[in-house]
Amino acid sequence: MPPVAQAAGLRKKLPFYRIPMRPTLAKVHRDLPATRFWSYGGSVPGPTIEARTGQAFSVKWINELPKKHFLPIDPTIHGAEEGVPEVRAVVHVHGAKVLPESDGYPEAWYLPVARDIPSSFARVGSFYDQFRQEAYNRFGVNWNPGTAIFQYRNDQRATTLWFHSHELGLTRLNIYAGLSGFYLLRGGSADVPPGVLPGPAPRAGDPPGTRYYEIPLIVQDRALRPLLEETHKIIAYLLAALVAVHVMGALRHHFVKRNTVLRRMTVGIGPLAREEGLRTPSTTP
Ligand SMILES: [Cu+2]
Repeated sequence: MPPVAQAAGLRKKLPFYRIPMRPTLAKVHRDLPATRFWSYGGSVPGPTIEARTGQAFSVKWINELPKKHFLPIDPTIHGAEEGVPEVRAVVHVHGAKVLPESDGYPEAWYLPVARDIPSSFARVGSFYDQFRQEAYNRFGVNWNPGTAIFQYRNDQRATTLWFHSHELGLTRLNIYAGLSGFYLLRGGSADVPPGVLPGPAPRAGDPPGTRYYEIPLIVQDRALRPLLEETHKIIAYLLAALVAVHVMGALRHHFVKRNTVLRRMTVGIGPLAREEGLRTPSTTP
């Protein structure tokens, strides 16, 4: 269960989050060794951001990724040509209503802070400086090198959103590497009325064994490399599909068949290919 993002404090009277992007190891299945990922705050998926309609906050997205990518970069893709740095990062909240400086434009990427970046490398994308200035003019915030501070006003309907890596030419690779997470916007007239969902949704610091009534579930397929080297690619895909089926089956067994607790399952799908279909069992209340 991904943790819920916790505000680091208040800044200009608004909650303020700090979320670093950094490498991590995470287990995707009990019977598999830990897998290398790039993560938000060490968690894959990233920590769930819980927002409430009408309540603004800001997030400082910090690029702490290493110098080299651990996945192969395709230099034929626009924006990822030879000579462009590999660890560009910028974060976009998919579907969020924000002003341009906080939208995570694909060209507004920035490198991590490092002394040994070749002088021929750009350290930021072509839109970074403009948005950095706009953020300062609008909100009085300073983006330090290797960071961007985005403002989320949350003046929109309750809905399920997600945040993800958004660099020109690298988006798919960085999401594949692990850089995505839920952004759940709750409250207001578009949300279910109080009491319809019995709660709780997952919270950071929940004691082990907490019985949940809402589970955020991201479905993404992954081909795991050692398997690829030893066997045929198709087996890796089959395994990924089996893991997904296993997770869905376990959830169904624990919650639906027992007719007990699961009332809402929030599903985001980030597939490698677009062919997959997803059918959910209808749940009994
Ligand atoms: Cu998106």
